[in-house]
Amino acid sequence: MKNFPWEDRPSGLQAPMWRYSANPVIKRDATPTSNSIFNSAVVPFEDGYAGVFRCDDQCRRMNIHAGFSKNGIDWEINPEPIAFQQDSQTDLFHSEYKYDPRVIWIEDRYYIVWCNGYHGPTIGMGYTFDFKEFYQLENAFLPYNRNGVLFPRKINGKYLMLSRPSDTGHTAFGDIFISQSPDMKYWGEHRHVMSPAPFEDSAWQCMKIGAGPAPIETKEGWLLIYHGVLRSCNGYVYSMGAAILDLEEPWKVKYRMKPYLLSPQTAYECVGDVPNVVFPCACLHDESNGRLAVYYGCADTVTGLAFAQIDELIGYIKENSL
Ligand code: BMA
Repeated sequence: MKNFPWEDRPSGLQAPMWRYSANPVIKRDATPTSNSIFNSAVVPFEDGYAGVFRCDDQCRRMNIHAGFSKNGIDWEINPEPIAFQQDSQTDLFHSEYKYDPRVIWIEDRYYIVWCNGYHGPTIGMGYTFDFKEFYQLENAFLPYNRNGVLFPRKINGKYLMLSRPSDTGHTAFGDIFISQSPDMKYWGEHRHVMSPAPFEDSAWQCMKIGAGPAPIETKEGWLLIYHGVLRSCNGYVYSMGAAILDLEEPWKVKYRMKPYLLSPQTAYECVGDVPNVVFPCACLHDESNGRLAVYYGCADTVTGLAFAQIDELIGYIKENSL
């Protein structure tokens, strides 16, 4: 991958993940009308990178915008939100808001999955070939649901999506489920994947959890980076963790981190519109050297970048599993 965003681990640091020293990579005012740009997705595209960015505007409307970068660090984000065209099979345009996008290349196109306002939050879907024209598909599920994340390929002939059934508000519960589809339209054969962890063992993920970036295929299984939430006396705290799911039956969890991978600790993660949030939505993987670059929302305000080496991370998950 050309111009992969990267910075070596700071000397003396033991942790399996480290932050980019010039975080945040995307500031809250990176478009003329944005209030905040966070929980956003990035993929390799042409000779650089493209992304779909959650931009809340100065009316505090939530929408998603396309953006482009040569190096994954300096971004040009379109000032206008994505205007989806109707897919020929779809008569659904209704969308009160869009947020928390994930983007993944599958077969011949980039799929975009987001939290779509359709009489409450549910999983919206669309696709693009070029990040210029975008097509909207049917919503995957009934409300209420969030954190829809596709796998990068079919498994046993089916497309797979993780999601997190929710409520209309600031959901105080949440398990990760998986659903299967022959055609990206009809989703079923739902399986439970993970529940929040017991408070006594792993409190950072004891209230609710949700999938983050698209799972990455490894010899050990699917590497899933996810968020977990603790309810403190002062509100919710969102941290990042990781698990390894079975390759053939990804509803089976092989390993799952007991300690967090990253928790809100820097000023830009602890202070913002919603304090104490790290929320991963994308991960670039350079297979030639095992580098991972994770894009994550910080305090619902800006976008940060953190790095890991995939083999070290997998070793850490196995050694520190619940
Ligand atoms: C969740 C979602 C995320 C947000 C998080 C913290 O419910 O709304 O978009 O980052 O809360 O506010």
